Amino acid sequence: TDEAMVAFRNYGLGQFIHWGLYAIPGNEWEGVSARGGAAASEWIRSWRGPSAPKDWVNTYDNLYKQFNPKDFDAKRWAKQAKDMGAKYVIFTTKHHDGFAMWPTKYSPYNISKTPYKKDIVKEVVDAYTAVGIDVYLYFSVLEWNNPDYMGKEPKTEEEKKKFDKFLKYTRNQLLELMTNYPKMKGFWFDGTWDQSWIKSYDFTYNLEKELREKHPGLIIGSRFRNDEFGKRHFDSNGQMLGDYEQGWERKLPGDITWLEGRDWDCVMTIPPNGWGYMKDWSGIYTKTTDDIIDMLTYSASLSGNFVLNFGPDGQGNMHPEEDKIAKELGEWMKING
Ligand code: FUL
Repeated sequence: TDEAMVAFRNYGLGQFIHWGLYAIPGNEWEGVSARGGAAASEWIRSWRGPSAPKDWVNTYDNLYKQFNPKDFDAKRWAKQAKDMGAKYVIFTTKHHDGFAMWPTKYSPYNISKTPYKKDIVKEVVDAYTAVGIDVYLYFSVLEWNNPDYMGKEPKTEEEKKKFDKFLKYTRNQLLELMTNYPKMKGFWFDGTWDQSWIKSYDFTYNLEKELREKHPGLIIGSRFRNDEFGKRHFDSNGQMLGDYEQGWERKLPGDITWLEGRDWDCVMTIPPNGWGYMKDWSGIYTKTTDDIIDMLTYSASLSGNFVLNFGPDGQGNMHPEEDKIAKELGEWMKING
């Protein structure tokens, strides 16, 4: 709705949180970095790394048995985000590994099976909403560990049946998230780049309509429906799909002037393209608070939101450098925000 979009346009600064099983290895295994330095550590299941055992995927898929973040306190995170000046948060409910941070009825691979047991998505939604920060749910369609998932367009009857099952499962999970967490404001979609999803145009079109009907004011990012026509996020008439253009790791400042007058957000990491927790920040260039302020003001000058990513560790603590930046940015925001 217009009202919801007015709120979106006024956010300015947001917080992204990538948290899941990948926080346990933290970009390394047995002390050896998975990709020599900076890396998107939330991809470690697929990247392995030199020290990964032979049955790495199986090892990774069993990490949930260790997930017990004793320091996790959603209220502490929410207070930090509030003090930093963030107006919305995007939280990873399920990343590409398929592990659900809420007790979904539709897959056993979820938080209720961990020693922690409690519903993390609920804790995040409640704590952030309580301090007046809008909550958006990050949701990866792509699931590496789901046998029904398909990277390519399903062709045979058998493939079609399988993928159809997967689409129904995706719909169920999205409806479940909106039902369980009615205070949520929107979805930030990911993993919609495979041909299987792109070619499911009728399905995504109808599902988008259904989600909007069931959750008035719901805001959906442009990566929900990838279009058939080559140009991502736009339909054949050049109309943007979704409510806003959803980007990541835009090179800022760079030529993004075409975004002016559109609704958009830019999500940004502190280490180079590292979203999940990374134990070792040495030897790589990590953005400074000044770098971040430059990017934030540049985004604002083109009427976009800037979203800073945090990757908490396996116990629920932010990286010390993230704590420092959040504090410094908050001081700047108090005067200039
Ligand atoms: C990308 C993902 O593959 C990354 O892991 C991360 O979540 C980023 C925000 O989006 O598409």
